[in-house]
Amino acid sequence: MSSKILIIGACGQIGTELTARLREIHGTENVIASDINTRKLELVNSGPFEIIDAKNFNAIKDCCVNYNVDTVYLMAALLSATGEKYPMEAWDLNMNSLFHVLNLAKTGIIKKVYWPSSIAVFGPTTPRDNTPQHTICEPTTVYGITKQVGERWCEYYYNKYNVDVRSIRYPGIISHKAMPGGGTTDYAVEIYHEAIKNGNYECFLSENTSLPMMFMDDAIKATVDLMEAPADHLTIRSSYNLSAISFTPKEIFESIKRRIPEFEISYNPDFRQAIADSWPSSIDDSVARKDWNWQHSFDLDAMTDVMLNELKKKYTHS
Ligand code: AKB
Repeated sequence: MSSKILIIGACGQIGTELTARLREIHGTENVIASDINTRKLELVNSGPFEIIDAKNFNAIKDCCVNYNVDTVYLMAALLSATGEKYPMEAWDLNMNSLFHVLNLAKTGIIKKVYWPSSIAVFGPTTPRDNTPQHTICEPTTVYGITKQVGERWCEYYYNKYNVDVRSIRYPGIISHKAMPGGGTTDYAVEIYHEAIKNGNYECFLSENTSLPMMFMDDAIKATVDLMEAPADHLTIRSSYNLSAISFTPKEIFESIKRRIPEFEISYNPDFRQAIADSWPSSIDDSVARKDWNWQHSFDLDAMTDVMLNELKKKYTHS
């Protein structure tokens, strides 16, 4: 029998592409997309869709029971920059939604959980280069605190109640289908859109701020691979370090400029600079590579080629 999957926060940047990929693998009818509203009509009209507020335990439970869901991907969250503006809302959404899903798994209503963590669990006292899997985590953002605490709870539910929960510490994710919302790494998506639309970009981080990043196709592959990995291969039940590329605003600008010579950039760092400065510049993901054979495919220039081609098509047709 095919697995029945619920994606909470399906209209977000990662949720949109994860829903499409999981529907390819498991069949459209077996993947229920949900979000707090119907803002993404393509998703609403392309398969089962439910309006679910991730903070509402009963709404999640009813959906799982009605559809016989066995696996939940909890993608709803307030990210680092928005979390600094609305700290209590970030705490409320990011923590309560996780407890709801972990508790559904604890009682056996669902069998498996995916929950994304982030490089935001790290902080200024963490080794910045090649950050190890196990290291100092003293995050300075509310978002980072929710992710760090969430990781502890995931591991606790695994150890104490045998909940099959799996997680990845995503770096900044770059994609052309849905925009990210409220993150510190969002500049690396905005820059491609502005290059195509306006030929210039004002970056909210300084030119030499190096951060770990990844193209969406790699992030989706990692998520699917981790969820398909045999349980006894997994040695991490908090969250896996995951890495692909690291670059600075100047380096992504140069990659674009090699393809669009008239493209210009200026730098005007805002409050997100302090967040970026507290995060690692590169990540050691050797445990993920060993446990479930993680490998990335896209480097910066390969990603730039796809981003510019896809966005050119998008803006020409809109
Ligand atoms: C953010 O910038 O807040 C996110 C993240 C790295 O988790 N993209």
